[in-house]
Amino acid sequence: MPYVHDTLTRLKQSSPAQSEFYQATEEVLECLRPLFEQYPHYHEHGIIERIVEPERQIMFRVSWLDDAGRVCVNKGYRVQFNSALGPYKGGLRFHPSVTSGTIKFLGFEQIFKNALTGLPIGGGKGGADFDPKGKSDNEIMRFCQSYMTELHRHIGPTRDVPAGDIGVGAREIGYLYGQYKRLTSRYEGVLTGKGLDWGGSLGRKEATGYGAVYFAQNMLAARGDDLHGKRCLVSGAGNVAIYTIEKLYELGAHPITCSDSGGTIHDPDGIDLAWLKQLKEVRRASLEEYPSERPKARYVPVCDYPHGGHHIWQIPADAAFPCATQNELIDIDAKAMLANGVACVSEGANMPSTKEAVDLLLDAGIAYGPGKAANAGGVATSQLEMAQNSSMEQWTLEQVDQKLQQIMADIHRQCAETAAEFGAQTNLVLGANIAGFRKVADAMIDQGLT
Ligand code: NDP
Ligand code: 2IT
Repeated sequence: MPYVHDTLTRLKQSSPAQSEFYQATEEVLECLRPLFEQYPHYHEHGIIERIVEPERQIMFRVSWLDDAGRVCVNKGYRVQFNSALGPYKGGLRFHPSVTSGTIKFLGFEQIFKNALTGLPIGGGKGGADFDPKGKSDNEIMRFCQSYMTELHRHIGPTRDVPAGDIGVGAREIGYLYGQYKRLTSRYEGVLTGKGLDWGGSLGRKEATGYGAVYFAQNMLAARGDDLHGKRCLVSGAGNVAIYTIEKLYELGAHPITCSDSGGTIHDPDGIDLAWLKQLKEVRRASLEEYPSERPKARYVPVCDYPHGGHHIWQIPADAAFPCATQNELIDIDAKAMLANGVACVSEGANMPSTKEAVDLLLDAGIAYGPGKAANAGGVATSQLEMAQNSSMEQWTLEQVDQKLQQIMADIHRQCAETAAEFGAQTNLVLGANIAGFRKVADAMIDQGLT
């Protein structure tokens, strides 16, 4: 279809060197072909030329002093991608690999993910090429204060509401919130993922991981199966991975791996969750230190794996939850997983599988939940935090979790029904992209040319 092809070609010319952004846009636009064939008015309204272009991109210098008194400078970003459905909403990522292309890919995915939640939130994302590793608390605080000193003029509770992502957790949200308050004299729900004593929601910390497991439950239930007794591969060892592992245990599954940028732990007896929380949430240390008293556990450093791909996906299991980062699961990983019997993949991370890997998983017909559907529980619960802030209420954990379960079930239903509507049955990638896009596009048409 020339409309999709020409838009993608122009995008590569006008936004050079943003490979992750092209990957995300190509996946979505390719899935939309059957929609455009049936409904030509999206073309007439120029929706895809508009939707791939952020409404606003803010790039700024972040200068700060390290503990030795040296001047450090990083690049800060906030991409306000699409506000058709509500205020911009999406996390902040602090990682040395961050570029404007990374933030654009994440912001683009966020538009459709947020639409799938059914809640009034538009899509945005931000971050910096700052590396939190090895930094003291004071250095993190000074960086966050400097970052917010610029960001505060662009955000607000009905305008743009950032949250966490890689490298941004409760500690960073605290420093960012303190600086926002100091600059504006306003105590309001401008960030989510806040501490429970100062405006946070119960269940937000757990929501992305729990949501990814609820999504897997829904996919399996549609096939007459469940998670009980299933051996599960979980990658990552951060916020999303930890609470994926926690919920898997609660549902009687058996999470046997986790990983960080240094290597993989494989513990056939099940990952020691209490130890993992202490290591990553309190000590912020490496997985290398996995306890020696776990007799069957093995640590495999990343550099020791010679075959390309990632060691974690070569381990025999029944289900997989990629919860670390983009493109962490490539074609040879997908082949190994399928050969080893993995029949369910639910993505806690954003775009963790390459296009080639996604195609293999879809062709195999296994239960495959793409990130923009499976990890939407985090941002959905962020919106529940916004609702509690604006009504000055605090809901119980049970209330929040109940809503989260309902939202994940609704997202699964929408994706499955939309896939069926377009004759693609079990293809939840197509279902998620069309269902999310349609809501945003229809709102854009209603709101006129902007
Ligand atoms: P954290 O920073 O808490 O944890 C990230 C984990 O992934 C760490 O174990 C980290 O290892 C590993 N990791 C990160 N980058 C790389 C890399 N380039 N190579 C290898 N390992 C890497 O982040 P989150 O758990 O919050 O986020 C994980 C994923 O989930 C991301 O894709 C994020 O966008 C997505 N997500 C997060 C949501 C949230 O609510 N937090 C919501 C929806 C999606 P190390 O510490 O060694 O770097
Ligand atoms: O990718 C994501 O959805 C997030 N990092 C969470 C965003 C949010 O606003 O809670």
